[in-house]
Amino acid sequence: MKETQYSICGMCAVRCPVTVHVEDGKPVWIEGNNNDAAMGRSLCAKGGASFAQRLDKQRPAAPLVRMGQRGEGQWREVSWDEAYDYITTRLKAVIAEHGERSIMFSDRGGPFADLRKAFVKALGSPNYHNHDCTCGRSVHHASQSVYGLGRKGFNYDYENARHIVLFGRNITESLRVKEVKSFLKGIKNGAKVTYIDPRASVTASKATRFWQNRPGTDYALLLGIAHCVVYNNYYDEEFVEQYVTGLPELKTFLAPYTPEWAAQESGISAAEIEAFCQELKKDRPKVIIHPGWNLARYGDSFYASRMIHILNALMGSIEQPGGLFYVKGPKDAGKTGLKSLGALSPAVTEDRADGCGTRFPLWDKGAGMLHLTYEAIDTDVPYPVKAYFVHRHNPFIALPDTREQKRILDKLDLIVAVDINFSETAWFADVILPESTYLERASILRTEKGLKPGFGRRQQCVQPLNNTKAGWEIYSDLAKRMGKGDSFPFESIEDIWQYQLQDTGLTAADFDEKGFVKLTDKAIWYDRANLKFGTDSGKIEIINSKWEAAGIVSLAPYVSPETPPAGSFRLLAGRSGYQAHGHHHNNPILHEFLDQNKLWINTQSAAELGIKDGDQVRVAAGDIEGVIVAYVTDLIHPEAVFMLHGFGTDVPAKKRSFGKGLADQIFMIGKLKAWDKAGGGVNLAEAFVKVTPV
Ligand SMILES: Nc1nc2c(c(=O)[nH]1)N[C@H]1C(S)=C(S)[C@@H](COP(=O)(O)OP(=O)(O)OC[C@H]3O[C@@H](n4cnc5c(=O)[nH]c(N)nc54)[C@H](O)[C@@H]3O)O[C@H]1N2
Ligand SMILES: Nc1nc2c(c(=O)[nH]1)N[C@H]1C(S)=C(S)[C@@H](COP(=O)(O)OP(=O)(O)OC[C@H]3O[C@@H](n4cnc5c(=O)[nH]c(N)nc54)[C@H](O)[C@@H]3O)O[C@H]1N2
Ligand code: SF4
Ligand SMILES: [Mo]
Repeated sequence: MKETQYSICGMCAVRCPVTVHVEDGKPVWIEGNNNDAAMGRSLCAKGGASFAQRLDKQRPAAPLVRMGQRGEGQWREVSWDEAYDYITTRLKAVIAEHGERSIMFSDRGGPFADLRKAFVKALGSPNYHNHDCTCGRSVHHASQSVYGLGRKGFNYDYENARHIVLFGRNITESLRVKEVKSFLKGIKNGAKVTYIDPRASVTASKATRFWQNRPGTDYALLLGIAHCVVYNNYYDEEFVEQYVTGLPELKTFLAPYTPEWAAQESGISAAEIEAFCQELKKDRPKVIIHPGWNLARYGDSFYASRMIHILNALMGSIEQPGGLFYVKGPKDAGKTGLKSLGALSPAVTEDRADGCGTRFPLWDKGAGMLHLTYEAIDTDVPYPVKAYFVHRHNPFIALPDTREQKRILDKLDLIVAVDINFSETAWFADVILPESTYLERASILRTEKGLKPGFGRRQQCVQPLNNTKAGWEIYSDLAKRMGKGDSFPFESIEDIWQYQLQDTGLTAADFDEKGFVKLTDKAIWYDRANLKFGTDSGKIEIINSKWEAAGIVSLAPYVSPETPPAGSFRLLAGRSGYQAHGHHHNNPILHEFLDQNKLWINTQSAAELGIKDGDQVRVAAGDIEGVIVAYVTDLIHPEAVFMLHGFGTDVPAKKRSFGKGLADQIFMIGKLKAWDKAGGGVNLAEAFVKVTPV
């Protein structure tokens, strides 16, 4: 029998809508969900390897309980009942001794996270975290401090832009299918692209202008650009007059930061900066300056990203075709949203262990700051944290300094990993609960925000091959066993969908035709004559007094990044189109495409060290070292070396990828404590390594 199923790809956190063709219970073809015009039939390489992920035999195939020491890799296969008993017995003991707040959860966020948040809330703990302290947290807080709206509150109309400016946003490799398509259409439609990166990525090859700046100097470059724009009146005076406060203060602040000054810091000449600003003047308001992701990995990311948001406002490119637009939700379409599963549990009033909302009053409590909860585990301050659920998240790869993380996490009484793979963190856990792969499970409904808001559904396409369960089932089961059945009164995914849809006037059957439901046919744009921003004043605030009162100044002086000592380099990392972080290196197909990373090193720097292209080189930081193949090239700045992230696994069960390539995070010694004091994000690009020939 032939069936067509609509699902939502789970091969990376982008979660594109997909169509899956199934014959006699077997998945035979997968492509983008063509009902969604922006998606078409397109899929990326990772999405194309979905079936291989399911078939991979080097994954946990049943619940596992640890034998021996943590991380030793000795497992006992158990039934789900036994695994649940193991967990709930220990969880109850932790609660009896330290209270509900001593439970923590970390998660790869995203549109299905409502389920996991509801689980943590049902247990009575405030300590839910997502991954974002290592991703866009500083950019998120920067956006909030300028517009009163988080980083995901905006999207970008690349297709109609005249100029797209990307500060290290490697949009063609670190990709989202719809976004990269829109970007390529923008280029086809004549958009200029200015790409700024110490490394020439694939996106650089699409750019009209590529600036290879000194790593960590984007804030200087942005100050020089802002100076040029403000002092030459290149900005949109009408928009600024109506919506932006604080321009006089900005002008005074920018006085010393001339393009000539910026050139010395960044290595980009004043003449080039000026030519670029003149183009911006002509191209605005159809200008997109992406607020960055990799910008969120330096000590001054918050300020660099703030300056980008300020520049977008100066361009008048907010809520503007060809510029940035607000993503609209059900309310904007005059509709009611999905009911949150968390509404079934009482509010949790305890303070968070990481200080979000208390010690750090303006940082979002929603995502938390995992690295600061690690401090609580280590020190018992503000209170002991003793049990850890880690779901679709791999902190041993995602956070710096794996060795230090192991020391800290070993203080926990219970670690439960819910994963589909033997992640490095799962390997260290006490229990692994194997989730069914995304094709083998349904998920809760998601809200899809955008110009045309709607809801989307992931259907179960095929039966699980192994003794695995869907996340909704795992957390419902566990909640019931913890005496929290009232918070999870569901027996099936259909029960959950019905609960979520109760106020929307829709039923699950409405998703059958396309896999999603749109709440409007027409794109929703706000009236540009009457915009209202989420700040206290309702304006775009260059000086935000609320953040200033919390000790976070709005305009911070520039501090030059430290120069690495001779023979050492700033360690940069990033992604390829074939991998998502650390989790596809063992995928039977994706492993064939790319089985190890190399160390990009500048031609001149390599010559000085006697290193030739293809040589084995030693990378070291403190007492940690490893060997990797050198890629000698002019495409990387002389102060930095670069490697693709996520390689070099130390989990022997992943036989294809075990020991291949090098892991970058292990070299970030002590960097768990290095984070942006204004934005909160972890500084993943502030470690140095020594490179020597082997
Ligand atoms: N050094 C360094 N560190 C980084 C980065 C870097 O470039 N360099 N990048 C940072 C960024 S931007 C981010 S977002 C984070 C990402 O960090 P993570 O969120 O940890 O990364 P992922 O690899 O997306 O996913 C984590 C886990 O999800 C599991 N998984 C995959 N599919 C499923 C599923 O269907 N169900 C379940 N239960 N589990 C599943 C994978 O096996 C993997 O173990 O890393 C950050 N850390
Ligand atoms: N294929 C694939 N796509 C993905 C992901 C994935 O894992 N795989 N992950 C998704 C996630 S979670 C995220 S957050 C995004 C990340 O999206 P990006 O932030 O665009 O991706 P990265 O590859 O981490 O980094 C991009 C570039 O930043 C550069 N960079 C380093 N230092 C500096 C600097 O000082 N200044 C500037 N201007 N550039 C610098 C690096 O050289 C690198 O080329 O990608 C998403 N898309
Ligand atoms: S970007 Fe690729 S891997 Fe990620 S969800 Fe989309 S198709 Fe899947
Ligand atoms: Mo990310």
